Amino acid sequence: MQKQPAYVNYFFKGGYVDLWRTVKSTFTYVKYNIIDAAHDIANAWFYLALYFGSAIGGIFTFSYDWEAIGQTFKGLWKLAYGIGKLICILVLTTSICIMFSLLHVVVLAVIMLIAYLLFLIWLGIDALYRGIKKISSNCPNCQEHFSLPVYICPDCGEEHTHLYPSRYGIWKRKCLCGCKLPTTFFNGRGKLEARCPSCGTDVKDGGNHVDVCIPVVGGRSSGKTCFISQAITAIGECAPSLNLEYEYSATDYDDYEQNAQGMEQGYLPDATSDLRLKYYQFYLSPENAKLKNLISLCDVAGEVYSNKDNLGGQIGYKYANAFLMVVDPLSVERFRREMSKSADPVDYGYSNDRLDEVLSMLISTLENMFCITSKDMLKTTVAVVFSKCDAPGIDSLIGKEAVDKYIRSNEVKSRYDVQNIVCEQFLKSYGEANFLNTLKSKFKSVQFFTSSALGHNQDGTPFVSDGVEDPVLWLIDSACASINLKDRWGKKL
Ligand SMILES: Nc1nc2c(ncn2[C@@H]2O[C@H](COP(=O)(O)OP(=O)(O)O)[C@@H](O)[C@H]2O)c(=O)[nH]1
Ligand SMILES: [Mg+2]
Ligand SMILES: [Zn+2]
Ligand SMILES: [Zn+2]
Repeated sequence: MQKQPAYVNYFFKGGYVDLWRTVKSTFTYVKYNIIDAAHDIANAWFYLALYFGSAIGGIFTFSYDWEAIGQTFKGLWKLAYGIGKLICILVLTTSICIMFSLLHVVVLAVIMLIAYLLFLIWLGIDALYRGIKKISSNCPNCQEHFSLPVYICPDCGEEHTHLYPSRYGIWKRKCLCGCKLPTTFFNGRGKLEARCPSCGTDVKDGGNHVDVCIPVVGGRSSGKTCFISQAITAIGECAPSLNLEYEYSATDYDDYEQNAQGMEQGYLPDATSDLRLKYYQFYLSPENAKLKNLISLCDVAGEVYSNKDNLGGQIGYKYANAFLMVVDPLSVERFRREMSKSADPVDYGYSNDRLDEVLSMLISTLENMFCITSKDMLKTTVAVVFSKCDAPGIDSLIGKEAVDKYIRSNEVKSRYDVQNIVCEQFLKSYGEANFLNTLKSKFKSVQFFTSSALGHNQDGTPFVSDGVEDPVLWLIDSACASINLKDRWGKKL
């Protein structure tokens, strides 16, 4: 972990420093005592050297030098005292010091062990909670994906990375300014201001949410922008009936409100010129849920699917939980020719991009991003949504009419299975078998849908969407553990 602007926790540094200081000061004390005893011995030796000769000489010559004899005894006493003291220090004091130092080490070791155990448990709980709940964030600016953002100290504004139980703090980390920052979502980490570790963009909810990223893929003018805007509005309207709480959460340069208002009055949104993924984010969670789901629908100009470098630069695809592919039925050439007998395809702003080309470009980009070979399957769910289904002739081929007709003459489990059957039949019989085969062989699970974001061509009257919320809800249901819409689909996902 890189150095943090915080104090290292007592159990990871201070405790050892204290231990070292105590042991050091104890043994320094012993050292001075030994020096003291040695000094006493030397002093006694000096006395003896000075008086021992005269005392002994006096005894032998019978001219007793009482002072020398007295001093000699004093010297001998001092020598005995010094040696005794030295022995006491060497044996008793040192062993008592060693004993108390060992006791200190043992007590500290036990306390440290408990602290480390709590630290590991707390660290594990935090990591497990984030892992099981799939808590992570996608940056709407640089498209990076991260499990924990960078947190900002509320007092001094310093940036704290890796704010989880660590050597800087188990429950809390003490910033160098003295402010204590919580290290898990359980004790308030999510309330801190948070930023993207890569570009510094603000992160919502302090990163405490389940981020579901769904890129919307499709050729130029296939209807992506209209679909996204209408789908979000429709989800907002139907959320209460599904016992879900919905809230739109705008990002910088967000044009959802503007697009939605315009479409309500019959105006088309401006064509997307951005060659980078544009994140439209909203919350969709069970009522009163503590942990919210932040859904990102990502739009991008269709031109990006004709340029491999541009597409490869959109790293957001790598972190997609699912894909939503918008297919303009009018881009199916055989159908367009057939339809042109009753209406002008130009009025539907039809897409000129071939379905299989857009798909292969996306697949080869994803294979590169995930470093998998073309033989492997992408472990993602994809919803394939036919747009502009208000165009004449579509309903009887793949729409409600076609599904109802099939159900009347066949025994089936669910409308969604039938939807797949009729759409697959349509693609095969209108010359798009190649697209269908690639789709089915490359993605783990594919579900077809039909929709109309506008309900009719632009004529000044408000647009009325149909079937736009289902594909998005289907993908959200498959990606969010907390959302269960199985009743709506009538079959197991
Ligand atoms: N009739 C009809 N036309 C649509 C519908 N959705 C999109 N269009 C037309 O398709 C054009 C391109 O749509 P847009 O959402 O901008 O496509 P994008 O380039 O994929 O984002 C629009 O200008 C509309 O004319 C729809 O549901 N019905
Ligand atoms: Mg667009
Ligand atoms: Zn601080
Ligand atoms: Zn970023």
